[in-house]
Amino acid sequence: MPTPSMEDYIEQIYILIEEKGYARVSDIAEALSVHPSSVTKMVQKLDKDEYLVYEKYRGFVLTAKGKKIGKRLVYRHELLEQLLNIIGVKDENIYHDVEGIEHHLSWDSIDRIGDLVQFFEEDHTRIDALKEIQKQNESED
Ligand SMILES: [Mn+2]
Repeated sequence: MPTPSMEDYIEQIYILIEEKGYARVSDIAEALSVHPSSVTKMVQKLDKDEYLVYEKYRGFVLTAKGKKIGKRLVYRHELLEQLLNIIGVKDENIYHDVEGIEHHLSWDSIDRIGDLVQFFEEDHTRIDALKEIQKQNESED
């Protein structure tokens, strides 16, 4: 299992490859706000653990294993953003909060959150009912 830090790298590399077709050390460093030397170090570890390989001219390429986990990590991030959005968390807090919690939930919890998001999405009166409760709670503060 990748560590939280490895997960951040795999997630960002997956996104960069999806968007640009390749991931360079400088792009990864910028996306994660870290020093390029940290990227080089981590990429060596990810290579050793078979999440990616370095290919001359193409840069880093995710292996099948790296792609599979990368896809799940991106799904997890997006799902948690969706959840926080549905429950009324302010936009400015969403990204940072998701970055803080995403590595600390089991896939069991992620799947149950998937059910919950579906529960709200299938019937928006459920979101309205939640907003009603929030309104009541705010007026009690
Ligand atoms: Mn993330």
